[in-house]
Amino acid sequence: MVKIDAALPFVFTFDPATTALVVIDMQRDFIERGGFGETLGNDVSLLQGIVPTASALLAFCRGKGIEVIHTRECHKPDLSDLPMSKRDRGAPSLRIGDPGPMGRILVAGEDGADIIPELYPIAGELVIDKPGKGAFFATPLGDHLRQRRITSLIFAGVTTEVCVQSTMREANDRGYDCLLIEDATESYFPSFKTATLEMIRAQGAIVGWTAQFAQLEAAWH
Ligand code: C5J
Repeated sequence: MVKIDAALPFVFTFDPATTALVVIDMQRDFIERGGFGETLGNDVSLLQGIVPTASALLAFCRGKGIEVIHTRECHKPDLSDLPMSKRDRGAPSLRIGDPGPMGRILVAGEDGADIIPELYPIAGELVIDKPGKGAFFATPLGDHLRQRRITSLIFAGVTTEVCVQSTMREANDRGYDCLLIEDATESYFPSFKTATLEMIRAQGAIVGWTAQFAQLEAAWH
């Protein structure tokens, strides 16, 4: 068992044999210039700041031999899994499905919907395409984790308060112990990240735990 004494709000214990790393939506559309995130008016350099730590976490977990799962928020090319309420919300310069600088925005198979090169999946790692913010909705993730007898999940990715938090909440409701790596997740809004970390650990880890990557690394020899 691995024990992270420095985790918040209290010690986080997990068995590597039944633990998976879930890397949420580290996609070019959210992180690179010209993608969907930027068309919504966001400063993508904030998200770019976590790439070195997220990539070190990924390499570390691969080295430990634990299951690694990546998610991508994207839609089928015919947009049959895109609710109009999601497509039409707000006034972005480009909508999901529109042609953008990296292909059609958030459409599976397009360059922008793919994972950034620094965190690219390797053979054997599951990649889940999800139409929603949470990774359990309309995907095979739940069945996959059950078949692998996974009980604990380590999370990284973007954005902290949207797809990461939604997925952690879904996982928590399904009985998984969830740890979010603080310096491997980011938001376009720093105050939202801070608030989300607090919400997760409030009331005795109501959603889960948080720790820094160095604290995970120090605890797991
Ligand atoms: C958003 C995400 N923020 N991956 N997606 O729309 O968090």
